[in-house]
Amino acid sequence: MGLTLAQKIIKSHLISGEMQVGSEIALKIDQTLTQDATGTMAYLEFETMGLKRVKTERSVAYIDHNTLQCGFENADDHRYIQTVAKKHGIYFSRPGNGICHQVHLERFSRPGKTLIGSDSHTPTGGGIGMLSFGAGGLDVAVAMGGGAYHITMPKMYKVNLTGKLNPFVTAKDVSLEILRILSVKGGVGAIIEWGGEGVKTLSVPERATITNMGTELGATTSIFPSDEITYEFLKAQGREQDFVSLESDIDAVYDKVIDIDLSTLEPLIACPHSPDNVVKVSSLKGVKVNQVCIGSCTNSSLHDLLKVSALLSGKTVHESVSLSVSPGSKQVLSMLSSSGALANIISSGARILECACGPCIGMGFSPNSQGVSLRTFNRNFLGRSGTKDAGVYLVSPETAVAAAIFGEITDPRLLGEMPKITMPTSFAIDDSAIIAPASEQEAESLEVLRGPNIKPFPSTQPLDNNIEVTVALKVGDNITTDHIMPAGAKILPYRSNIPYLSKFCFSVVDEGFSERALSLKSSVIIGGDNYGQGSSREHAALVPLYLGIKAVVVKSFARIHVANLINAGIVPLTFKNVSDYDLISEGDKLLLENVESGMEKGEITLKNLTKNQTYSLVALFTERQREILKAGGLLAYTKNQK
Ligand code: MIC
Ligand code: SF4
Repeated sequence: MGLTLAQKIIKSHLISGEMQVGSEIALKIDQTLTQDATGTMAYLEFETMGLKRVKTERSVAYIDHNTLQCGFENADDHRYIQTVAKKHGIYFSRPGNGICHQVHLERFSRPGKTLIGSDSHTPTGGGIGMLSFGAGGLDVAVAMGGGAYHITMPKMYKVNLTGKLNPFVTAKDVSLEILRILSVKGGVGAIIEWGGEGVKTLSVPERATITNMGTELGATTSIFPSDEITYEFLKAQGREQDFVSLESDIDAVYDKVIDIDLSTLEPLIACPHSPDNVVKVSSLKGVKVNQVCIGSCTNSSLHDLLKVSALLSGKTVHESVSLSVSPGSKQVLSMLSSSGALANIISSGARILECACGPCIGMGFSPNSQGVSLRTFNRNFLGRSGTKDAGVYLVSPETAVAAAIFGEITDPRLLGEMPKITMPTSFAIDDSAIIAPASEQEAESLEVLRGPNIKPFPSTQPLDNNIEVTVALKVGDNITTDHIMPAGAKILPYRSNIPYLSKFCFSVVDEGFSERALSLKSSVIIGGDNYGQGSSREHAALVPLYLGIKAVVVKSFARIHVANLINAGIVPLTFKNVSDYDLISEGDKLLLENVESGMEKGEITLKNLTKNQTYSLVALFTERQREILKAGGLLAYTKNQK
């Protein structure tokens, strides 16, 4: 039996485990990336491991999220990351150099290699045939130290593309179409491979838009073959030596095959507040728009912004719309500028933001009250924009431009003829904003500079065998990490200050949660399906740990979040009978009985002391996960192992 493309890369990086769906495998990691909002914590964790140098082929620290400096906090964190990187063998991408995924794709990604990043959109690298995973900061720290990355061997899905996209229909519409088909849970436990003849019609940046948004499907990762189009991209980046050709075997077996004929797609739009809430743009014709944002790691490539420039040429942004454009990288911005394309964007009235995540993570540019914002981003979760009652829609750059010009949601095909975009055969290469690490010898005398905003990691304790807890919160399906630990300009600067951050835990759902959990001292969260979808932020586990959450009991979990809970020493459990979810109420006193032997058996008994009921919980863990939980989290486990 032949192998899929992902199985081939897994096989060549397998350290231990069987490549059988559902069993745990350990992978060798070639490259890591961090961004600043998760990086500070990841490097603090790396430092506690006491290693001098990273052991990966390439590790890069990006500054792209926390770039609004309204106080000392972010600037201090940038300085900490810059100094820790220089000392320990990590490349440092300076603020202004661009969004981690865009810059990594341009300058460091390599087909056939493995990458983990402390950001859920790390699968962007799949656009170039790299097996890339989003992970919690602690997992990235372990990988930097040469440790394996553990995942559950995923199922293999194939999306078979035929045909060719029509003008004004884009890679973003392909992402939205697959979200419409599969939903935000549809990729859980699977790697999505994109194949078929239609793949040849998509450039690397377009492929990267698609693998980027595979994260929104809950997929473990997504990947494209590495072919002549990949070669052209690498060559244009002056990196043709990094090319290897990669494809699945003809007789590879997939657990699911989905066919999409690109020529039948229409411009699509995801409505508030979920990326899978997808309809045709034409069906929302006439909805008034207040704000349009173009950028993010999904749609900020040179290809995207050249299209935006051509469509805006000679046009003026509608008087009721505020348009922002954030180029994905310094390379994109300087090429837009040198080609003259930036001038069209500026003269249309757009507001040019720096090359960073910006509005995508609520770092400025929040919409007005009850505003309608069309964004070329990948997430439109409630409150993420910074304005809770705003309606955020996800669209392609073409649909974004149409709304910016007409002031209302408009099918972009009404813009007339699509201008022909010619991509340069070579990109402007200037890595001066990427600072190389010091040599081992120089590093000895380098000091790591820490600001006063860095507070200690929450304390952990070995797991108790019987745990009495109170239900501090009961939530429904599809709770995102943006619900658990919101981001945005006011909160993000405190990512290395867990006590302060904790005040905002679940604040979009229940403002009293944080105080209540803290006073309960030992509590549990009850949730529905796909709990913890969205970002990789380990803060969505570390903050609950600080607040005394001992376990999270839900119908099902999202992949990265469940790993982060285990790493933090919080026990993640699922209902054996999902209907038991309905029987539990907030405030109930519960007892998790004989946790240790339960974890051995794969089943734990949960007694509801308030209602005098008993439920069965699934507690399926590998031996490694059990040991981590027993020790009180991955840091304690790693220390015990020394
Ligand atoms: C996001 O898009 O939600 C983020 C902000 O990039 C996160 C990381 C974080 O919370 O710092 C992600 O996707 O992992
Ligand atoms: Fe940044 Fe947005 Fe991409 Fe997250 S999704 S990495 S916040 S641009």
